[in-house]
Amino acid sequence: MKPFTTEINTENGFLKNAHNHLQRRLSSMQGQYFDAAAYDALLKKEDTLVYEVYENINMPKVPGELYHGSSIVHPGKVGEEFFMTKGHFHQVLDTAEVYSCVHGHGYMMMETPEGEWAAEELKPGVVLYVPPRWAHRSINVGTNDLITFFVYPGDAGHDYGSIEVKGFRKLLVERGGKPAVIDNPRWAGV
Ligand code: S6P
Ligand code: ZN
Repeated sequence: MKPFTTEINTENGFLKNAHNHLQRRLSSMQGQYFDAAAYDALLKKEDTLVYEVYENINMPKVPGELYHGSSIVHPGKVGEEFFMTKGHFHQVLDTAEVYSCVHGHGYMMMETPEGEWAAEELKPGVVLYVPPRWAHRSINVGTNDLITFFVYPGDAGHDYGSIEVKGFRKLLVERGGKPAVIDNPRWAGV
């Protein structure tokens, strides 16, 4: 493989020459938002585009490679809960990831299988280190697109399993006009 460049548009997150473009609409996030009635009502109106990812992942799936790309979470809410990515653990749990925020305002919700959790604020200039073992989900709490640039090892993979079933332990919702962390009522054992 030869060195190559891509170019990120910091206003809209478009990654020129990216190898892959993924789009996730509301319909692909069934069961992910805690207010099921609000989700159904919104989906009935329109199958809104919630987030997009441009990625360079055409390298071998080996630890020495670095997959990278841009993630764009559009602004919006389902009930009180902000638009967000599905979120995942890495399949190879002991792999980290770096996120750099280039536009917008959001949070990264994170948790470990052992029950620790953390929510870090994302705004332009912030560089976030997601250590090995921490599941991560980007959440847009602003009125513009939340755009981040990410880099992770080529062998990491995605594990959506437990999160698709019960979500994260904590949710980020709007309370009194401000983002607030609350317990996820769907989380087993709560
Ligand atoms: C991959 C990295 C991102 C996410 C993307 C979408 O390790 O964290 O590329 O895949 O932000 O999120 P999700 O949870 O739908 O994969
Ligand atoms: Zn990841």
